[in-house]
Amino acid sequence: MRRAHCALVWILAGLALALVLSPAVRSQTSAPQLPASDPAREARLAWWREARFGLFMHWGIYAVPAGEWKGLEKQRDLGGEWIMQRAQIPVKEYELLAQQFNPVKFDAREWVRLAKRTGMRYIVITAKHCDGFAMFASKASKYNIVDATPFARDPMRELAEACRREGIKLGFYYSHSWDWHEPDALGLDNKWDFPDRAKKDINRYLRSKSLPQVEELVTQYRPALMWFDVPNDLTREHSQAFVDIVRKGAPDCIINDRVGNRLGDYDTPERVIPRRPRGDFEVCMPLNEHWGYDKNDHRWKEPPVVIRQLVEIASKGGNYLLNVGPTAEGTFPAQAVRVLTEIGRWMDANGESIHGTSAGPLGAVPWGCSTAKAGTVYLHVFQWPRDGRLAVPGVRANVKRAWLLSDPAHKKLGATRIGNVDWQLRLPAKPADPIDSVVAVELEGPPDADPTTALFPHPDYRYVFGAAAASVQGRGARYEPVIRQRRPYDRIGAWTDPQTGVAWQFRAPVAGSYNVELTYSAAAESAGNAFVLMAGANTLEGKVEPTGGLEEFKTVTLGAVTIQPGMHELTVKPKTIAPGSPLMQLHAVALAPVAAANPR
Ligand code: FHN
Repeated sequence: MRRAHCALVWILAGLALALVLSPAVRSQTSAPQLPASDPAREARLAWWREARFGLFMHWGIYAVPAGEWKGLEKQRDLGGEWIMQRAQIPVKEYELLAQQFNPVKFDAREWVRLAKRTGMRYIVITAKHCDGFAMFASKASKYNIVDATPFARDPMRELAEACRREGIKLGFYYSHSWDWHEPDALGLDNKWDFPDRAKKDINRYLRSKSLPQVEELVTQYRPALMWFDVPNDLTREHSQAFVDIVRKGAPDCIINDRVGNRLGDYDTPERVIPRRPRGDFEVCMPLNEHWGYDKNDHRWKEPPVVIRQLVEIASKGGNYLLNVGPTAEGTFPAQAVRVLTEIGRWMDANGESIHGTSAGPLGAVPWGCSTAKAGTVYLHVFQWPRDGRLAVPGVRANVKRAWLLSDPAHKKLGATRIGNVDWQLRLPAKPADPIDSVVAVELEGPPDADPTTALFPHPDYRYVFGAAAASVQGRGARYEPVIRQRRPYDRIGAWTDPQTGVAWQFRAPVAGSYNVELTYSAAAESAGNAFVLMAGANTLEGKVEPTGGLEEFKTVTLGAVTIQPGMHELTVKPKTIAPGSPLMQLHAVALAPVAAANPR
């Protein structure tokens, strides 16, 4: 991590800002933000918490090459908006793209209406990405869409007007530290035009471009949200200077955590959904694999994936900022329009279970997840129970009534207790929606829920105990998360110590019989290793057979177990491990119902 060791004080025209360069530290974008006790922050975030769903757009002159550059894309991914850096395009050459950028099909109202039809309540668009090109009218730099392109219009102003008309909030993305067009910018800087980093003066860059442009954005367009990015090499004083400018120009404007140095209003986990609720957070995710338009990226997430991501994020109290990269013509790729339109259909019928909700009261349930709003819990049922009986765990409050959200008649569903903290609802034979059927449950008072008594396993469901939820008991194994493309399965790995096991705690509300399924991978060196699995009062043993490689996972059935009602532990422990080999890579253990028969 780079540290700048110089002290410098200067005065910015109209603003007395003392920027003293102290050792720069990488901002903790994953650390929790301001304490929730700040009333001004609570007021700022009210609309954002209600929104839950927004459209992210990465749009710039990088849409002209659209991921291709002199054949380099055949050697490596040039990354849409990253193309200048990954292809090391000289500033003078990259600037020529501005002369080709003429998005004549751009229609701000069409974009905003599409976002609204999709159930999105705000948009965040790149006002300036790391390539340094401003997509708005800027006096601070002529390198902008109005002065440097044949388009010569200000799309940010047009979007601001369209958002005002359609009642959608407008936010700007702004990379306030990285800028590959400028000789003084630091962070991941332009080393191919400006190789001598010692000559770079970050304060000169901030003073001449970054700070004035942020001031232009907040005063010219009054955004509801400033979405800063990559704050590397900014000191706390630098970050504070940006906060001060935004608070001065637009006092109600929300600022995300990437302003740097823990000064933001909320967290922005990227491409991953946090394992559990963590205050105010917003997951940003591209609809395909790239943020900026890449003509060869056809890996679009389908509606079921996006809807379930949206629901899972909302069930943890977070927002989903879903990204589309518009083309150089000013249009959305057709596939993106298709997927957004489909999502909008689901939101038309079920948006009430997303907008204005908070994290659901239920713990990890096998059939889906829950959101909540003022006396109503929304059960998002991804996996419909075979016999129409939906087990609802860990809710002590009484159920007043329950109905399918998509049923305009709100026909009452049967609700009975199956334990002192569990309910069972009687659902129609067929799910209301193949992706996520929402059951609304009105309770008598607060849920009085205990998420730790989450329901699993249950005779109606195959319950998966995943590696991420395991507790590793010992020092000779570790949890290894997914790494995009390279490692598609998370797992318990580096499992070399015969004394180290893994365990899951679980509660069974009713008795049931299950087949135990193990999903693992093993290289040849692990052949013959042995382990013992215990679930409740049952013990099963297993031998490791090679699966063809560390990333080749397969599922095997170890045998059947009967689980009695109550709290239990499921453990997997080594019995024999060949010296130097890992026991296996364990992705998950599942309890799959042997029969639907259920003693209730
Ligand atoms: O490098 C950028 C990237 O281009 C994109 O803007 C994402 C969006 O969150 N932010 C940075 C990577 O974290």
